Amino acid sequence: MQITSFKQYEEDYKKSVENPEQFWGEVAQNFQWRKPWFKVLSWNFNEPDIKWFEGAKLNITENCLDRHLAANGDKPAIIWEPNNPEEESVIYTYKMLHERVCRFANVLKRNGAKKGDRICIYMPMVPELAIAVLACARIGAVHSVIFGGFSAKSIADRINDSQCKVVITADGAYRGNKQIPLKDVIDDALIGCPTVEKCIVLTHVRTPVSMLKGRDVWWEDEVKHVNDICEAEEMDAEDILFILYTSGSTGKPKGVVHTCGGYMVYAGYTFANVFNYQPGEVYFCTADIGWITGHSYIVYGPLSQGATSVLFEGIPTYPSPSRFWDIVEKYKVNTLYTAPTAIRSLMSYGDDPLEGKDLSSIRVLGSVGEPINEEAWHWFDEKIGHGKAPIVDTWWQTETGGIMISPIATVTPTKPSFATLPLPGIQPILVDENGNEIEGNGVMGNLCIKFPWPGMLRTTYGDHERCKQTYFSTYENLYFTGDGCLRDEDGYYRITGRVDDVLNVSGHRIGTAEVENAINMHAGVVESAVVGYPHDVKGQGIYAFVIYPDMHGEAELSKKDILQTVTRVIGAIAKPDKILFVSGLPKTRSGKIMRRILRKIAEGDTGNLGDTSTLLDPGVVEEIIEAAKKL
Ligand code: 7RM
Repeated sequence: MQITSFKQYEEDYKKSVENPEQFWGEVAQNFQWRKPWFKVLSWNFNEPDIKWFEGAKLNITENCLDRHLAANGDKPAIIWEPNNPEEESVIYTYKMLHERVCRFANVLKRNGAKKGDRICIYMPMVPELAIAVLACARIGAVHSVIFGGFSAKSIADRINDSQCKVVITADGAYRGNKQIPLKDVIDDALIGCPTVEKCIVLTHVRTPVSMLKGRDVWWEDEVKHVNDICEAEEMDAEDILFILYTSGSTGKPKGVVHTCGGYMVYAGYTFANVFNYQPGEVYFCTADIGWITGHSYIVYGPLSQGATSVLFEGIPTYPSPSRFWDIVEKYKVNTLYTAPTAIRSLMSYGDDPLEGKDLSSIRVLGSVGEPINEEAWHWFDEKIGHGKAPIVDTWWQTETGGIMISPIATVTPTKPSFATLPLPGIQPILVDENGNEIEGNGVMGNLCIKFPWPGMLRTTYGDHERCKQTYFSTYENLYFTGDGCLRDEDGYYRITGRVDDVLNVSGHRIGTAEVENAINMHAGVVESAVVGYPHDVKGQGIYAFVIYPDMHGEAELSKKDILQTVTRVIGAIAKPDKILFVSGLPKTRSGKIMRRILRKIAEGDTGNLGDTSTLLDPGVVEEIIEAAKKL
């Protein structure tokens, strides 16, 4: 399954396009199935209706755990590095992880969970988070992991959208020198969640929590009541494995649905190839399991390949900006997979944090989540990889399940700030506004994919029409990514960023409409418009233009009030970096906000605002420009 030469990449690519079913059928042979498929692929992008490995039966946890036990049971599966470096780290071998997963799977059953039930997981980055995820998969329950930075209201919306029956959480989480009261947040959320019957609470920070009789139970008590034998549930290849909510251009996040067979094959295949993982190596992905990167490249991808995956609870700058390098040295990390925002942040501390750190174990570097600028790419290459570790700039999305366009470490070339070439099985095309294919090299357009791949989303939970509208209706017979893209003279792809109203703040996807809705919920706010602007560390910052005529007290305080409202409604990750109070917004005569103009103002590029003649009130633009200069 592993590609070892550029020639083989070219051959595999060709084969994957000419005979995709044969290609993926062969890849899938590297996994363990209870029953084989009768058809590798049936598809239709209009509905959309996509089925991979039809008729096949499996359980992904048998692939991630059981099948490694005989030969590699004592090999570390997860190395857990706590937030506080003074605290002991924990190593789970495959044998131990298997035992814990089976035991917790029995806890889930004991609490009424069964195949098909939705389970919400809201936990810190501790091994029990991976255990909870895998335990759901073991019994065929559908996990919906919610990132620890989301607010009670966001959690409640997600729980209700998928009607979760069980919630798994912890008393609290550590994040650098802060503590986050997870159970408190869950308690607020659950007031509005009638479908939730049980809440399982892990003790982690041991902060006082309220435990509601009949609903809330402690993780540590529950595991004592069950044994560690739990046969894996037999799943159909197209049964749902998980739901993961992600932002789009509307105000409401969508529950992206991934299924068991295709997702497993795709996460495993891309992990083995992109990172060129070699047996015995230590692999460290710094993402949070609350995002797709953590699902595919901390849990399912690495474990399906019998790899050793480092799970880090903390943040890159705590207790000092040397933390990543300390972890690399401590565990002799061979592959480091992180985000451009983290690279830029660490780069800003200069070379001191690298002083005396032994990074010689590093063989492969990876980047994900947003475009990586050349400066950060070169810093990563020179200071961290010492010019010897290929950087895989991996482009993909929650919806794609796994990496789509990326170098293959040690096999295909890299190029600063380019995701380079599509992986075998991936057929990207660029189209213009009208959906016409833009052929040849040295061109730019909207990035679409014209053929299915096993890891692609199947639907958006509870609303198939929305899936169709969002991804398959913009251009006929194509999956539309929402990204703009350049294909250079060499045929290499460079993702230029979103072409819709989705922001990418520190690698986190946030819809402008979501932030606007949150700001508009603040008492007295009449209207708002949110745009992104270039931010040195975060990639994009959030700039909010707000109409708040009779503000409560002075402007600075009112801004803080608005930030508080956004934190309540969405979570701290969506807080605007800049708020500008204005008396009006630039609108067309039909009432549409001209975001193009606001974007230019937010960028500080007011020299050429383009055509403003269609504006209802051109005067408002001058006023906003003047106010923005003083911000
Ligand atoms: C994995 C992940 C997806 C969006 C995507 C892009 C952007 C991700 C890259 C990138 C440039 C990259 N999933 N994006 N990776 N842009 N180069 N290597 O991030 O669903 O949270 O976000 O992120 O805009 O559409 S995600």
